Amino acid sequence: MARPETPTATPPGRQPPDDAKPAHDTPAGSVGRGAQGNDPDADAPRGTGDELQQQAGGSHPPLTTNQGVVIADNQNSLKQGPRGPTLLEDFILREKITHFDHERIPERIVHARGSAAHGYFELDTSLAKYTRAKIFTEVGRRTPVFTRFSTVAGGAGSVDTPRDVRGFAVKFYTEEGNFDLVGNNIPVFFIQDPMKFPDVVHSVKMEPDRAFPQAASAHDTFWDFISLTPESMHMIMWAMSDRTIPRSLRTIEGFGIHSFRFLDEQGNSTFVKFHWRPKLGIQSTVWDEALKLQSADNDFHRRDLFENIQAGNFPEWELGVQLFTEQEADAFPFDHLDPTKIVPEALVPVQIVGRMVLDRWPDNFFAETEQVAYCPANLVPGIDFSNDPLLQGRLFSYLDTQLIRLGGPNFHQIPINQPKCPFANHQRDGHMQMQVHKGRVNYEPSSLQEDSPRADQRAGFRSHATLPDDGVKGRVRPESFADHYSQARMFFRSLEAPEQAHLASALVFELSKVETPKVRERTVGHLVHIDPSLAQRVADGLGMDAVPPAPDAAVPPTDMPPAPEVRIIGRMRETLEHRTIGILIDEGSDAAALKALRKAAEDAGATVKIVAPKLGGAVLSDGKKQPADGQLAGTPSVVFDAVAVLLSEDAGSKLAKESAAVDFVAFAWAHLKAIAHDAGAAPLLEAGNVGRDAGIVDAADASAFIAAAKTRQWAREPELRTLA
Ligand code: HDE
Repeated sequence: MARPETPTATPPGRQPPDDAKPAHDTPAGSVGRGAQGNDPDADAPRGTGDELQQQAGGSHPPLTTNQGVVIADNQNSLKQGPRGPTLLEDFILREKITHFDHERIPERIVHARGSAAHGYFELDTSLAKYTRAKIFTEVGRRTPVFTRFSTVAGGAGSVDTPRDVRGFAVKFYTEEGNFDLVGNNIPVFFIQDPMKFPDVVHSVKMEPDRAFPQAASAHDTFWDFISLTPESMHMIMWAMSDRTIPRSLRTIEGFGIHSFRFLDEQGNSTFVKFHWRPKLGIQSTVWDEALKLQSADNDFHRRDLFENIQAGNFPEWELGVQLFTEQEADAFPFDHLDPTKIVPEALVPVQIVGRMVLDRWPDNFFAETEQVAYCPANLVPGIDFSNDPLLQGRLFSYLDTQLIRLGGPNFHQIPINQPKCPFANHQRDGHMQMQVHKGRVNYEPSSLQEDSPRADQRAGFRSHATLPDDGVKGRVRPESFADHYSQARMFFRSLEAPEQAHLASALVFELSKVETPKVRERTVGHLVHIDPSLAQRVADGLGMDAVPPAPDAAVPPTDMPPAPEVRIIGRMRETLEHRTIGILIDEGSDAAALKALRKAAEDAGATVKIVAPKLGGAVLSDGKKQPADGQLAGTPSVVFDAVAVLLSEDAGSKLAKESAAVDFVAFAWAHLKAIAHDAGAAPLLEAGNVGRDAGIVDAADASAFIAAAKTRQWAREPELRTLA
C-alpha cells in the first residue's frame, strides 16, 4: 500500500490547514502532521470526530475514564508516530476496550428475549380474610412493579413473533419485601416434574449439531420429546392454539400456573391461583400474519409496547384470583398440584381484586430489563408455596442461574432488583459488594451493636405448617397426575370452530417440518385420545394414509364440561383504543376523505399512520402535501390492526401493478382485517383478490369502518384457509 503523504488521522480530502487551532492538548505524536507530529503542542487535525463534536455545540460534562480522569482525545489511540505501533501504555484505550469486551453477560438459558416496563399494582378488593400480605389487604395502595414479557425458546436477539409461550414476570416491590409472580401466558406447562426441564428446553432449542432452528418448536427434537411425553398434551393444545402468536404483549393473559397458598394471621391456608387479564382483551394473530410479522419487524412486540407507553396508552391488566380450600381441592376430578392442569372457572370462579398499569419504559435496557432477576421463591409473609413439584424445582433454579448470569451473590443490590423497603442482614462481601457495612457485628446472636438486625417472630415470614405426606421416600409420580388427555380434550372441544381449525393447521405446519416419520406418527397417535376428528384432520393435512394408532393411555380420557375461558374468539375487546390503523395514500388521494377517516379513527381512540410509496408523502387532491409515517415497502399491512386505502384513479391503476401495494390489501384480507377503500382503490383490491364481506367497507362510511375495525372478521376464515 502506498504510503500517504498526509497524516492518517485526517480523513481523505480534508487537509489540516497550517493555522489549525488546537481542539485539545493531544499527547505527543498521537495526531498531527507526519514528521512534525512529535511536537507536544501539535494541533488536532480538523475534521476528526472530536472536532465535529465541538461543532455540534451544547455544554457537556467532561468525558472521563472510570477513574475520573478527563479524556483529551476520544478519537485516537496513543501511537509511536502517526503510522507507528499503538502503545500498551494507552490506559485510556485499554480501559475502554476492556470494558467493551465485557459488555455482554450470559443470556437467560430460557426467556432470553424480553421487553419490560415499570408501573404499579393497585388493589381494589381486600383479601384480608385469606392473607396477611399487605399487598393484598391494603385497598387503594399503589405498589411499584417491574414487568418483563419474554419468548421462551429464542436467544436475546431473536424475533418477537415466533410461535412460542410468552413469559409474564412481575416483580412487586412491596413494603414487606419483593414478591415475584413469575408466570406465563398459558396456564399449564409441558411437564410435571423439574427433572424433565433441561430435557424439554434442550429439545426445543436449536439442535446442538446444526445450531438451527432458532426460536422455533417446528423441528424433530422437540416433537420427538413431546411424542414420548404424554403429560405434555394439554400444554401442546394451548401451544398450538393462537395463544402463542399474540398480536401484542398488551393483549396477552398471564397465569401464575401453580397453586400457591395464602396464609392468614393465624396461619390458616387457602390455595390461590393468579390470573392476569388484559384490559384490551385477548388478541392473537393468524399464523400467516405472524410469519410475515417476523420479516416486517423483528421487534414488533417490543416496539408496540414502547410506542404505546410513550404515547400514554398505558397497558393495563386486571389481577384475578381463584381461591379454594384443601377440602375443595380434594373433590376436584384432577390434582391441582399437577401443573399440566387448570382449575376450570366453572369449578372455581376468578375474582378480580386489582389492576396493574405499566406506565414507564425503562431508562436503560441493560441495567433494568437485562439485569432484572425474577425468582418464584421471592415471597412475602402471607403467601406460601404449594407442593406442586414443578414449583418446588423452580425454587432452586432461578437463584442458581442468576448467580452465574449476574456474576455473584450481590445481584440483589443492582437497583432494579433491590427491595424498596429497608433490608439488612449479616450476609457480607462477595463479588461486586455495593454496600459499605459498618461496625463489628456481622453475626447473630450478638450483643455488641444496638442497631444490628434481628429476626422478628411476629412480622417475619412463616411457612405453612403442612402435614407431611405419608408416602415413602422415592422417585415417584403421583397416581393423581396420570390423566394426560382429559383436560387436553376439554381445551380442544371448548374452542370455536376457526380456533380448532387454526390449532389443527398449527400441528400440520409443525409436524411438516419434522423429518422423522415415526415422530410425526407418534404425535398424531396422541391426538386420537384428545379428539379423533383432530387426529384425522392432522393426519389428512400431513398426507398420512391412515390415522396412526393411539398409544396406551395410563388413564383413559373422560369428558369434562366445556371451559369457555380458554377461547380467544369473543375475548378481544371491541374497541379501537390503543390500536393502530394504516391508511395507504398516493398522489391525488382525496384530502377530505382522508381527513374524515382519520378523525373518525382518532375519535375512536386509534393511532393513525399514513403509508405512501414515498416517505416524503404525496400531494393530495387539495394540492397540499401529506407526509407519510411509513414507506410502503417497509410498512406492510401486517403491522396494523385495520387498514384504509384512499387512491386516485391513476394511483389505483398504478399501484395495482406494485407488489408491495397488492400485498398490503391481500394480506389485510387474508389476516381477517377490516379494509376501507374508495373507488380509486378498486383495481388494487381486485389485484389483491380481496373479496366482499362486512369487513370491506366504503371509505365514505367511516362509522361502518370503525365498527368493522374493532374486531377480526372471523366469518371470512372459511374462505381463506381450507387446508388443515
Ligand atoms: Fe422458568 N426459568 N423454569 N418457568 N421462567 C427461568 O430463570 C425453570 C417455568 C419463567 O423475565 C430461568 O432468571 C425451571 C414455569 C419466566 O427474567 C430459569 C422450571 C413458568 C422466566 C428457569 C421452569 C416459568 C423464567 C432462566 C421447571 C411459568 C423469565 C433465567 C421446573 C409459571 C423471567 C432466569 C424473566 C426463567 C427455570 C418452568 C416462567 C433457568 C427449572 C412453569 C417468565 O431459572
